[in-house]
Amino acid sequence: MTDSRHVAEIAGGGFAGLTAATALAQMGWRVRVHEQADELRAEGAGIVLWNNSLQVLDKIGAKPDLESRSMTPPAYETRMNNVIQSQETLDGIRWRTMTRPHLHQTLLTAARESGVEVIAGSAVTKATPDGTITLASGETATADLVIGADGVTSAVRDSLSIPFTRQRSGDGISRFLVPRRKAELLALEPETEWDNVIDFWNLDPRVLRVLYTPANDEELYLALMSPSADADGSRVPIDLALWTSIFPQLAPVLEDAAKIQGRYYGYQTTRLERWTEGKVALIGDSAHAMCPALAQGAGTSMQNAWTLAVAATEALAAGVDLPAALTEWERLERPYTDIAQDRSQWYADTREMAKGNQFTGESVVTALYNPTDPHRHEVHAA
Ligand code: 3HM
Repeated sequence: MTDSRHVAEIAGGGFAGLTAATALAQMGWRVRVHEQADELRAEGAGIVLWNNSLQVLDKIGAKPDLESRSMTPPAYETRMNNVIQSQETLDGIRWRTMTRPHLHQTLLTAARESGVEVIAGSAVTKATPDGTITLASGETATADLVIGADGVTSAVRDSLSIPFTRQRSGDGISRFLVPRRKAELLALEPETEWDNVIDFWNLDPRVLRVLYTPANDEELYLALMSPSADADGSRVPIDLALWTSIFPQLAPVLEDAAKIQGRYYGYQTTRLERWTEGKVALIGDSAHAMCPALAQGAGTSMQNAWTLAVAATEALAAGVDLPAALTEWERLERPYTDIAQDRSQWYADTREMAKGNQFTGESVVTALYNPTDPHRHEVHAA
């Protein structure tokens, strides 16, 4: 028996690669995902997802799994020197917090249940526009569609020599998953709603910020921001005395964070001249790594994974040339990612988020986007 399915080879088993793989498999493709790491797991701590990616998770059937261990906090609170600037309830904006391992496990389960072959310890070292990939083992394979979802250091992107720029900013964060310790926090600050996301800013006399994000009933995601020029502020494991001196009400959870090695990441934005080359498309951090201010790195990755799967499937069904269809996909979809990248870089450069009341205008365009609505571009085209 011959297998008449279209073939997709995907580099990268992260959020972008697994979402694209699952969507394509469910649309009838034969899909392989190559993950260079020996183990399939997520790096990092917590994450916030918005409507744009939650719509995609609905479509691939991952919602029940995802919701089993995630939450929507009652409000997104912003404080300056511990004075509340805003408590945004985000009415009408769908959002959920969770841990990165949970999101990754959810996507991995969806991929496998959809028939995707996920291969750990397999690095794609090269792709060519005709749809050929080369693996670290020396093996080659050809596909109807190749996807480079292999992260900010993408070998697929670099093997195609796609030009890009990288804009760095002076700030960065380290991230930790720790126990909630709600009772202890309440004892220190009884008036606080500790289920909220709370963005604790301090700009003066020193720039230090703790983004406090409950991820579920048991786990808390802490993101600690400081300028990279501040050696003590950006040190990992964290300088517990420094952080608790500025944020004494967070002492119980900072103590847990201090026990973790952690890693400090400098903020940066990577912009590519183009996301596609022939039968190869790039999604996720390989194509559009961004600053985390809007929490849209993974969200845009999953959104682009879905729309790419739909565009490629429709093109092949209609007998349309795939490279042309991929170019058109980028033209239609890229503006929603560009706006998130630009806005996140602007927040990183200006620290305007410290003022609160941030969920309006351009800052929510991508969050509100529904990449699964087939009519989403008609308004703009008309
Ligand atoms: C969720 C989230 N939001 C904002 C930042 C930031 O501005 O560093 C990081 C995050 O993980």
